[in-house]
Amino acid sequence: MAAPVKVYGPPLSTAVSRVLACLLEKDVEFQLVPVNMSKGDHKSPDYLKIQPFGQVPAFQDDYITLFESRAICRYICDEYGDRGNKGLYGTDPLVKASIDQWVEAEGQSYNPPSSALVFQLAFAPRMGIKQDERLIRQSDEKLSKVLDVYEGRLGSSRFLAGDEFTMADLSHLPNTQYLVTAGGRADAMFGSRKNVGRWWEEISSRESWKKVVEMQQQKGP
Ligand SMILES: N[C@@H](CCC(=O)N[C@@H](CS)C(=O)NCC(=O)O)C(=O)O
Repeated sequence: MAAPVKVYGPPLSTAVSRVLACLLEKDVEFQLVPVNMSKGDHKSPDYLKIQPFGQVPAFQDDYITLFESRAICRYICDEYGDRGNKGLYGTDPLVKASIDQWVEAEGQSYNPPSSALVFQLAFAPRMGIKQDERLIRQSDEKLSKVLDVYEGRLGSSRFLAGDEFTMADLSHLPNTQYLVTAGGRADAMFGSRKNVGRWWEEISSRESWKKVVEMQQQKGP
């Protein structure tokens, strides 16, 4: 039997949790390898050999190592095509392109303001870092504009790339989870937009994501 794939990093990291959600959707066995970020283990020479930017996650499957959560997810979907949710990354070029289009929109348009908000609203207080009010205001404004586009799209489509839940939706789960919980943006950003609110309720109720949230709530070593 093949060894489980390895994911390096804590489930609390948004990028790590993206990969975990994908593995759970695809029903691929994995081993979580702890990386003690508060001790700087992600900057150690050994870790830099598998993630040269000193970030989490890193990923190993047999002799292959990968970094960048969205690239890792694409690999998992292609390599384990016959497992779990077979439509997660589409099966024909047009569907794949549509999924990629929205994964790119997440990475290029949704992630910059939402990850800034996640850091400022969820992590800075825990780390004793003073919040940057100006950055919070600017990021709220930018994210609102992005969500207005999503509201239009989700008015004519159940999910971002069509009728099925795909990588495009999954990729939005990690930042959005923090925004609606610790970030206090549930009503102002999501519930106030009918289609976005309906979409969030549906994608955040998936068993795969509920398991990731449970992993996040477990105390680390
Ligand atoms: N684009 C990368 C982002 C990775 C990333 O920013 N990871 C954060 C945690 S969510 C990290 O390792 N931060 C520590 C650092 O940059 O030193 C991906 O998607 O994998």
